Amino acid sequence: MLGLSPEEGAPLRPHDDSVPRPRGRRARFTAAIAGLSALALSGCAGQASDGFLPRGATQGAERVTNLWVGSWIAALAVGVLVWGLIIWCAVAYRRRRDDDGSLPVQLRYNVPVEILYTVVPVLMVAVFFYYTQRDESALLDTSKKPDVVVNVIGKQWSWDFNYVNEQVYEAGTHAQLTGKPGVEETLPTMYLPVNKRTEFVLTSRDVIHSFWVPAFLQKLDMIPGKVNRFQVVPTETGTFQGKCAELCGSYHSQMLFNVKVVDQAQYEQHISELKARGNTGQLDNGLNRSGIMPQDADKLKEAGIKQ
Ligand SMILES: [Cu+2]
Repeated sequence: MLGLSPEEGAPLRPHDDSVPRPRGRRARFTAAIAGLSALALSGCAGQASDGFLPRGATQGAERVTNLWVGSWIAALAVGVLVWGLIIWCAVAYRRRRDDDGSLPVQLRYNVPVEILYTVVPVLMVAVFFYYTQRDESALLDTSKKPDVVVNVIGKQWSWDFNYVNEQVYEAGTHAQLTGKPGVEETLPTMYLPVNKRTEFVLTSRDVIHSFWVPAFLQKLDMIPGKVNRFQVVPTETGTFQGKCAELCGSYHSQMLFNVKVVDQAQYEQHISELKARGNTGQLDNGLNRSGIMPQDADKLKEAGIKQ
């Protein structure tokens, strides 16, 4: 099959197909596997089509879901092939009752097989790389002009939000997990208008944090001294959970926030409420423990953010 010469790859032992096998057992086994698979797949058909991800609430979410599901399909196809070959080898070449105990033909190498298992994985990695790179650059593209710019500042262990165009801010304090209901209402809450392009400009006051809204299917690190950006267009109204996704110290698990995606009128009303509370201007990035790196300072200036 792979051009094995007799010295390189003589069959280890001949098959003995003259002994008929009991068919009933095999049929029962096949039926059991089919039954179990049907049971496993029918219970989760809806979620399985999303690769068990939360349903995405932004324009880019579909891209993430497709990449994720496609990668799993490719990985499972390879897995099924490899598991199949392993099981086939173990079954077809198992020790039999009439074996005389002598070793099969010993092989040192097999060039065609070695080339195959070097080239195929390299090709597989190249395909994964191509799709990942294509989607990553689309998701991190910030060339379009945003309608809303929010400078999100991560700090041990909460969040500050500067609404840059509106010149208002909200300062958060870390969640007090009391074990009683109602904690979510006490969390800092970022408001975003639905179907409008929002740019997040991420900075950190102290250590590395990661800005994560699971329903957006995207997260990005907040690195001291660096400015990271990405844009989303939320397509669904509602309240979504946000959290820090980078272990950042004792109360990392309490570094929580809410995102409320609302219509334009509610968004403007929230901005007026912040103004009425006296939260005007911006919380200063100059208070960060390490200053913004010179090569990233332009990104803040461009977005009109205080540093
Ligand atoms: Cu954190």
